[in-house]
Amino acid sequence: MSIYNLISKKSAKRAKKFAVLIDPDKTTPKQLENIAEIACKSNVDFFFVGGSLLTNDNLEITIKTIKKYCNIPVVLFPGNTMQINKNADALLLLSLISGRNPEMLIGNHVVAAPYLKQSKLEIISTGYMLIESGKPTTALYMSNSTPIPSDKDDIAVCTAMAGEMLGLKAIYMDAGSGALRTVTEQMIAKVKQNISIPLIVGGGIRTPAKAHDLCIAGADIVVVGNVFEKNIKLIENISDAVHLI
Ligand code: 1GP
Repeated sequence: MSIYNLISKKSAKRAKKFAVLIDPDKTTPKQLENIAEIACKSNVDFFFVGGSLLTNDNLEITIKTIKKYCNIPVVLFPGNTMQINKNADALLLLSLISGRNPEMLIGNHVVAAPYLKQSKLEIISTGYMLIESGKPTTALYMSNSTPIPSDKDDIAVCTAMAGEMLGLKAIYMDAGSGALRTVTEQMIAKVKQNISIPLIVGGGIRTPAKAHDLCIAGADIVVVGNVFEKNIKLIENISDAVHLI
């Protein structure tokens, strides 16, 4: 089954999905081994791999190490065109529809297209929306864009609707890694009511309760990364909170 089918299919057992985000710069092979084993036991649905700015050449070894220890699908979550690797299963082709930076909307995609085609990666075109979250995040700075204000639900709704109308296959609302505040439940609920493609939500989720609440609000997939750098055991707790819905 394609990764997109896994993302969009709502089996009765697993209505909501949980993705663990791995930043290749911040995770050693030993930590990855632990994370992969815990993720496997905890029924994690996906690994997302990538970062807004990577400073070491660890992407390929990161993917290979995950694949050595578990068979959870690895989805690239690329911050730039250098983060394409054929060893992954799929790639979120992110178009930053919340911003007005042409390179992040289409320019980088043109540069990447021949490499993506050659890689045979499954491409999941995704409308990426950065939401203001209390402090400037790396994603925000690197994307050279303005985020959607956290209380402007109508802008978020119209942006997501436009993304779906343009043919994008998923919407990713991101408060940015390590965000002080997550995307609000109210904004998630309103966006979800107005689109029919899968809704991915991430940024600043630190507790099982928060992951649960954002799923109830309308997130189909929650993405968590930063908090596991301090507490790897939360993988199991957050996975349970998401999957029990
Ligand atoms: C960031 O949505 C992801 O792009 C995950 O955020 O690292 O804060 O969990 P955290």
